[in-house]
Amino acid sequence: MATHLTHWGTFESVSDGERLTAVRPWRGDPEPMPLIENVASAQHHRTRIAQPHVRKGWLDHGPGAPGRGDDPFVPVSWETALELLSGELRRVYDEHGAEAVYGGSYGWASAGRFHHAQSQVHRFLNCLGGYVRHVNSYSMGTSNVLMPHILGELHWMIGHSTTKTVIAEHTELVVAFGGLSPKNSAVTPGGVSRHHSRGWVSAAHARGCRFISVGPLRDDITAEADAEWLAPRPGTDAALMLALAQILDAEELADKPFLDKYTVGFERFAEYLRGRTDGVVKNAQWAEQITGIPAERIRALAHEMAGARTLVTVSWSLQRAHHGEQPVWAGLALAAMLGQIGLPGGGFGHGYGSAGMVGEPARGLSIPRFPQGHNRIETFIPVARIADMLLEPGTPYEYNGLHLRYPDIRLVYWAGGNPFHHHQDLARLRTAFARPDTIVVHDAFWTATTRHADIVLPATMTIERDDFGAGENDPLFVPMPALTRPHGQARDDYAIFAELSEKLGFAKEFTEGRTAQEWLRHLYDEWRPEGLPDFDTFWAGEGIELPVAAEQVLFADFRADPEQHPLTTPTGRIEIFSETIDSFGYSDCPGHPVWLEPAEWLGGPASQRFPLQLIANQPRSKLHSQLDVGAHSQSTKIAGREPVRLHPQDAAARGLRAGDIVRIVNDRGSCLAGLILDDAVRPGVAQLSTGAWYDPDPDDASFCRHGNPNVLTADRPSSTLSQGCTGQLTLVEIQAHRGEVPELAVSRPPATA
Ligand SMILES: Nc1nc2c(c(=O)[nH]1)N[C@H]1C(S)=C(S)[C@@H](COP(=O)(O)OP(=O)(O)OC[C@H]3O[C@@H](n4cnc5c(=O)[nH]c(N)nc54)[C@H](O)[C@@H]3O)O[C@H]1N2
Ligand SMILES: Nc1nc2c(c(=O)[nH]1)N[C@H]1C(S)=C(S)[C@@H](COP(=O)(O)OP(=O)(O)OC[C@H]3O[C@@H](n4cnc5c(=O)[nH]c(N)nc54)[C@H](O)[C@@H]3O)O[C@H]1N2
Ligand SMILES: [Mo]
Repeated sequence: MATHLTHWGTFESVSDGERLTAVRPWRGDPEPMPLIENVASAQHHRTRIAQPHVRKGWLDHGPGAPGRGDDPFVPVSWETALELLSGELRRVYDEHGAEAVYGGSYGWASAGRFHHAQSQVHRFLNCLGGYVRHVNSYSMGTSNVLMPHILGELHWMIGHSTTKTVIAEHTELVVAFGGLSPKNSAVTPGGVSRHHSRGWVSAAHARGCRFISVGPLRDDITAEADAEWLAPRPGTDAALMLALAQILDAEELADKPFLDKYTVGFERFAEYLRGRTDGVVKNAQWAEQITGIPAERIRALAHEMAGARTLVTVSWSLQRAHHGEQPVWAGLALAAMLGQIGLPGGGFGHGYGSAGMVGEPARGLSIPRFPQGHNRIETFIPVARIADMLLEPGTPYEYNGLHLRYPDIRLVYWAGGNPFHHHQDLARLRTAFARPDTIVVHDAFWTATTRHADIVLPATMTIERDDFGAGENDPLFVPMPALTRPHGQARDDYAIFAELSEKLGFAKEFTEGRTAQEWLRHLYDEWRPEGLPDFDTFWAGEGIELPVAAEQVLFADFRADPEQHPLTTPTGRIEIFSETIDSFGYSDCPGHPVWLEPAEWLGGPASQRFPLQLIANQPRSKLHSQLDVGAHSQSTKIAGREPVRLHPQDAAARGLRAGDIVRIVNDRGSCLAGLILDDAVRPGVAQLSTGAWYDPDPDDASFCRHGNPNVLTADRPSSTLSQGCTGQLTLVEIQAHRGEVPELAVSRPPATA
């Protein structure tokens, strides 16, 4: 039995050298998750890439040849592929310079610190002369930018959130905007040893803590919470929060001493709540019109919140939407008015339920990392602006107070990510991907992104290589020796870059003369804090437990002494009004939280034609698109299509039945899906998770035969401030699919020539 780490859990397994013959959850995991079943079943699937491939049109006609995404591929030897690639890299850097290379390479890749694909590709491109990078993430692209202005650095805050143990002990009321999803907290970047999705909720509930889950799906919170379910129109949480704040203000329930001592700008915000700035009082009746939640319930809720030790928590999904700043900022303002920030079990949280590490005690030690080197190029894009960049070189745009211009990209290099999973409006992305001269992708599988590349290099999976790793705020640091041989001719990203750097003449700089195994030893030795075992002992063992804090209360220090422990915001306090944001003058994100209508919501004009709000949330059965061909993910499909959930009433109104293959449509595209009827879905809402591999119809790239919601979502930024991804919410209509159900192409390898 060997222990192995994935982003979605730790497992123990037996291998015959070729494949894993038995996999079971790590014995220390109190709440094991079935996602680990995807690994072994996907390893030798026919969509594994067995050898390097070059797109035929590119091979025959050179860089820039049309046909990307349509052409067959030519299988080639490693020698040929790396010769062609090193020649092309040299050409692009010589002719166009490093600013013509996009190496942002966004994506989760795999657990395991040394072989972390983004670190590998960034180090390699830095040795070559640099690259255009990205900032922020698809996860939290809006909060990444907003938080430093109003509360402090996001990653620090997430990592130091009040621990779940403290909430279990002290909180009386949890109001969870976006729920506390047990499926999401199954995952932690870098890996999870012990899942804690349900235990703390049960403990809090047993002590008498009440949970209210605000969101479109009843099962966004674990059953153990026995929660009250409030289902406002999606995208209207900010209006609900503003009304709660208005009631606290009007009825003098707000904690004035707290606001005076720890916040700035409350009065400006209060003037807006009172209707002094726009003539509209943000009261409960006003919010009822927008959210659909009865005014009576809103009024009562404000009193319940003011009368208890209350945690206001906002899931990450709420900011992955048009004007996504507003529910986060309004949630913070509401928590500040309750005056419990810095108290055990009270205050504000962001993402309890969004990922496993939120509310886990902070780990004192970081783990060793592969150094990425220095990027000489300063040009960057906010990550979700990829299609804009490729389509509009030279065009000016605004971001977080900066005036920027998109670079002219000739070569795109991706390792460890899947833009045809993560980006919105995939037909538009496909047009954008037709622009560069050359696209290079390393992946283990024939994902939609590898199918839109020119040079495709097969990477190993974690079970096929030596590594080590630990998740964020996870104490277990594990050696991950290879469990099997690599599939086909797959190579580690490191080995690929090492050989390329040899051909390009900077092998010494990239490898420093070390093999992968030598790097592991070197990084470990350099890092090893006193008292921890030497490398050989670590490597032969089953993991070491790193020290973590006992418990923590977010901003307890700040509360105790705001002068000694100021926040990292410009004023050192919570900014309910931000002079900085206000000074940018963006009408789509003014200086304090406001209600702004999203472009696509159930109360807006677009809902006349497309009356269902599609929730494109994270999948239960996998991580993003990873291992979609694996057994657990496949077990959830309907006739091979991704399942869409709809309220029985909405299905009946359309003459649809459970198990039907349906077509989800809007002006940007359409996709097939298999219908599930479920009254856990709010009427007016449909839920289709992300993750099904994009399978475009050969005659219409905007029609996905498999069920990828990103053919429907808008490539629209959250706001000028943050330019974040807004994939979570989209308006659609659902129809019966007429005629034969087309076969899937994406579950087979692409055509070869
Ligand atoms: N509509 C909509 N879209 C969304 C979201 C949403 O809520 N709604 N959520 C967004 C969010 S939060 C995120 S984080 C993104 C996720 O988007 P991604 O992180 O891009 O998605 P993954 O499927 O994890 O892609 C990782 C890819 O890396 C490959 N890989 C794994 N290990 C290795 C390795 O060692 N080497 C190499 N070369 N490749 C490897 C995998 O096979 C996979 O193809 O999606 C975003 N997209
Ligand atoms: N199993 C699994 N877990 C994952 C991931 C995965 O792919 N699979 N991905 C991981 C990653 S990268 C990330 S960033 C996190 C993301 O964590 P989140 O962003 O929190 O996760 P989502 O599943 O996208 O959304 C959570 C819920 O928000 C609700 N919601 C959507 N819109 C609204 C709204 O307007 N108002 C309210 N109140 N609720 C709304 C939806 O019902 C949805 O189920 O998840 C992580 N965990
Ligand atoms: Mo994410």
